[in-house]
Amino acid sequence: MSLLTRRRLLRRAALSATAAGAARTGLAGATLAGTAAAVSVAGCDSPPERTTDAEPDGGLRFPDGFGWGAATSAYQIEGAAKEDGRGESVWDTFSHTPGRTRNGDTGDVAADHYHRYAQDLDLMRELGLRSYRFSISWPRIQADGSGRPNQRGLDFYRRLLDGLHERGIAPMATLFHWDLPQALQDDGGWENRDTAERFADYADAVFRALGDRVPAWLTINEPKTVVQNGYIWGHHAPGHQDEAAAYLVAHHLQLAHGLAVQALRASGASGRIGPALNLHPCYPADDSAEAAAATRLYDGYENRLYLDSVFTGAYPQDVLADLGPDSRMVRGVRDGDLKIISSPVDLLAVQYYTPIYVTGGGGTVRKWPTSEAEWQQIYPEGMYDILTRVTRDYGRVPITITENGLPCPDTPGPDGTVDDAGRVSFLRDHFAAAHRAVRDGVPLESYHVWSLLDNFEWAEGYDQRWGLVYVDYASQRRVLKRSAHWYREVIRRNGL
Ligand code: IFM
Repeated sequence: MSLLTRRRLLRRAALSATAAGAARTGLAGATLAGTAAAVSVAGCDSPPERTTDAEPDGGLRFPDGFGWGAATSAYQIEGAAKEDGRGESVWDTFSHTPGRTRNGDTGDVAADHYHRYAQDLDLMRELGLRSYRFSISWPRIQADGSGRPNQRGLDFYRRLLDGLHERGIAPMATLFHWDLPQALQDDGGWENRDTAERFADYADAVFRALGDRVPAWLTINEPKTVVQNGYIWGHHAPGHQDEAAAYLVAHHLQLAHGLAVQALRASGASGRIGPALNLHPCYPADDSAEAAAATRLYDGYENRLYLDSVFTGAYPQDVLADLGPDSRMVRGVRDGDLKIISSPVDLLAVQYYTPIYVTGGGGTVRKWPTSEAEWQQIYPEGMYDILTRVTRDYGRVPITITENGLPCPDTPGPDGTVDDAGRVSFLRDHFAAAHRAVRDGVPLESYHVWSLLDNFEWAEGYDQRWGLVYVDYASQRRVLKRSAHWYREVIRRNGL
């Protein structure tokens, strides 16, 4: 691995560790001396200035039938970790390992959605959602990651799908949102090429059982997060710090994506399918030629590695050169793999949270206010930039935004209401940026706020609250936050 890559990754690891440390000592969101060019502190109760073209009279209308939605994932909300034949996933193992998650939190109970799904469906209807993006838990369908599907697991998702259809809400199902069956991890996990084949078998079983109820499928959620958080920095499951393995994992995740696309076509199910990618627009931190060059490569690792392979059938040359011919990834790519990975898709799911500013040395700085999530900079223009860029560079594939949101320190007031003014401001500005992208020709079909409910935020446990709906974990009572009431109006008016 090249010096630049190594410095880049180490730098990011250091930044991440420093910020996590600050967050743990109660300084989340505060300026981290030495890491930022021009950082300010953004509490959720002090919304950043509006930077978009939203008109004061609220005149922004989205295309008719626009798919306003919200998103969740299985391990983050379902709970019922040991029920109805569910097996263990890497996140069960990871969260039960002392020191891995904040407060030792686990997804054992989470928002108890497995038992309360009917109530949650009613909340979605109350909000007026037109689309709901959720994920299917692989270890509920195949406890050990292979073999005959578990009927009780499939039945749960059929009940959920029926409930969505009854309420006129379009389902969008993700096949993999990080909960790899632990048994497959024991066999090498995503470092093992066979895991991609196992994933295709699992996907095939799901398509055959539920394909009649799901109009849109997403394959792998945020492969980049698995690569970076799970295999480089190690603060996500499986908790490895192995740069050489990380990009082999990236290739196998991409391969799994392509095999699942092929499995859908072979199953005869009629749904559409595409990847779910967290894309980070990358900008040079200054005007130097060095920053421009470093930004280009950074963009390769953040975005083009995943986009080019799916949409052009090739990994970006600069990234391959940077990894080197002897890297495990480059040696792991076999003839025909890119053809599988670039099997035609029907849609692209974009998850946008933050821009990245890259220095000439390959490090990063912050230029915009952060949220409680130290890695996030609040920059709605980045939404416009990334949407227009993918349309410009990869053609007019239909786009759905499957995640966008922020964590706020939401607590109910004396009257029981939750006033998350910062989330309203954040969403308004990002909706406006998306609207501008639509106006400028981006074929954006739908927008899913992350998240419907407060939930298990991985290594951050239950400390960060990302939901439109507040969850009191002690009683599992749900409370619509101010942002949920506001979003209901947006949906009703189909705009701002
Ligand atoms: O909670 C996560 C989600 O699982 C994947 N995308 C980012 C969200 C916020 O960190």
